[in-house]
Amino acid sequence: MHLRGGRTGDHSASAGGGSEGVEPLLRLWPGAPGGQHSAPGHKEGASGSAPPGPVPEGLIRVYSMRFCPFAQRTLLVLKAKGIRHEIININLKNKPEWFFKKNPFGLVPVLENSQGQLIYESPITCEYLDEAYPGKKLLPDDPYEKACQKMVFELFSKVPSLVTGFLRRQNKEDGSGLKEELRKEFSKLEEVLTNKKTTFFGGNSLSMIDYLIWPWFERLEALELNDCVDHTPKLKLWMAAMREDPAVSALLNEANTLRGFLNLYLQNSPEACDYGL
Ligand SMILES: N[C@@H](CCC(=O)N[C@@H](CS)C(=O)NCC(=O)O)C(=O)O
Repeated sequence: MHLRGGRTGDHSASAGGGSEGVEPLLRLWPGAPGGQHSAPGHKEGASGSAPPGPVPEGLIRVYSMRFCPFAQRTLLVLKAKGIRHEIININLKNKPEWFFKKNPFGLVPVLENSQGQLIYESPITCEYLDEAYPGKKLLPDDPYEKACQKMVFELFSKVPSLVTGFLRRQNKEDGSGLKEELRKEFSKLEEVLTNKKTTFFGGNSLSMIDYLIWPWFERLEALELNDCVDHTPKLKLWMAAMREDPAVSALLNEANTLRGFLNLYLQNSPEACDYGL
């Protein structure tokens, strides 16, 4: 969590009026200024497409990619807090030139509000949403509890690159070393749950840290890495409890869908981000 240096300042500002249970407007980006609301068959924003117009008042926009675990963090927080938002999906294998004006790194997720303010880096987007919008607070106010969430985030920090390393193995090269490293990282998280004696990483109810790390656990099945949690029973129970959460279940990607996307993505196919559309 780049909750590093995170402010504990007041939460009075509402950047756009959250409202519980409002469905997102899904704006895929076929190139038309002003965008287009969800419709099957629309492909994602790609090179050559026109830049999107301003974000309508009362909404926040997220530049995303349907299968990105980092963007999933932001979407989970938007969903959990019931924040009205629209989504513009970016074709990451063929990025539109204007996207670099939204984030100089050219990575999703990025948030844009109706004042034209841009926020990138997934943990920063999540913390911003939690502070700027009313509704359920996902980060604790207590400085020690907040520090604990940041420490768990650091304990988790090697997992994304290990999962990517496993994914990118050349031609089924032996992945047992990477799996062993992953098990070691999972043991550290198991120890947290054992010491805390709680179901979730922030206590007995789900909070920010759970959402921040969940997307990689969702992907274990698709990557045939589920056996890496065999020796961490509390982590396994946590995974089962996570699936019961309304935001998590609403944004769940099926293993087969993830596999279909990953097959194309690893071949650098420009069609990868459109998988299933
Ligand atoms: N540190 C960034 C990582 C985001 C990231 O790597 N997103 C990937 C998609 S999953 C991306 O945009 N990739 C595009 C690229 O590498 O060019 C964050 O936490 O937001």
